Amino acid sequence: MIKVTELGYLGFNISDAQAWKTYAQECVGLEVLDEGEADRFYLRMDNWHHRFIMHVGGGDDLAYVGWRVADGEALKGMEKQLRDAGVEYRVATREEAAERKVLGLLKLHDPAGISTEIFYGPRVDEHLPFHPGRRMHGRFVTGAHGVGHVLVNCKDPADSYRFYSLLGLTGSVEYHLQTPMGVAEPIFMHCNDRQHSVAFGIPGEKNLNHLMLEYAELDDLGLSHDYVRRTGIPVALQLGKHSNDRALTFYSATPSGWLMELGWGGEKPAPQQQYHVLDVFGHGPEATGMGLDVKL
Ligand code: MBD
Ligand code: FE
Repeated sequence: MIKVTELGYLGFNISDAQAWKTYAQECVGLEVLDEGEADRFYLRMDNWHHRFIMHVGGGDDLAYVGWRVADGEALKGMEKQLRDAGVEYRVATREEAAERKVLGLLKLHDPAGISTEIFYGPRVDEHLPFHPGRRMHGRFVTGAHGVGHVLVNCKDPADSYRFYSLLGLTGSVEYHLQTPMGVAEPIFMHCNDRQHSVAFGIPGEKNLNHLMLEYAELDDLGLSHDYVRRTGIPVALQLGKHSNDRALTFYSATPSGWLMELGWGGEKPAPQQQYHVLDVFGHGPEATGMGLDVKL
């Protein structure tokens, strides 16, 4: 079976380019790469040409998710896997691959309608070392761990589970959580040593509930947290430690309204499935109505 190896890149539709550039650099520490294209700019978190493509023009939601496979042979294998399972996909043109700055990709949709791309061969700019947008003590945890994780919308958890399993991710329900609408049973799935690269099962309107990025150094999480508090960015869940990946994180608003989960200290997936009903500590609720009114 062919398996995706990492959450490789993400595309976003945004309305306020300037707010995003300031936020990405000053709060998060991402590098802004503007190549003079009127409709987009890029955000970097390591030596890849980009990890995020920011499409300016509204929408303020996740536009597409890029999952990496090892090479061109793996992409052919993935095609066969999708075909045998009856999942619709399309092989992207050379122009479309060039637009993403990868050697090749497939385009398809997850069961909730989220645009999904499976690619190989990203452009890695070793000649252009990552230059953080603000002072950083360390770097982002990427490499074999990929970008981070996304909590995406889903219509039917069983359908989404089947789809992401077909891509080679594994996981299970890892929490039974109290929400105003009753108990939620979110599913967390991994494809490498990052405890999860995708999660779903918390109801919402947008494609994206939150994006999680991980710092290698605790002090960088502290700098982001100070910035959020100093500038009054709404915090949905205060600092706390998750039971599944043991990461210390907090959730605050991005200029697009969806949440950014910034964190440190994530651990590997557990070797066997288990579930939790509460986090280790913290994650107290603060600003409500941001899509994450859960009792962690
Ligand atoms: C996570 O990263 C998360 O977002 C939730 C809701 C629970 C556990 C880990
Ligand atoms: Fe998360």
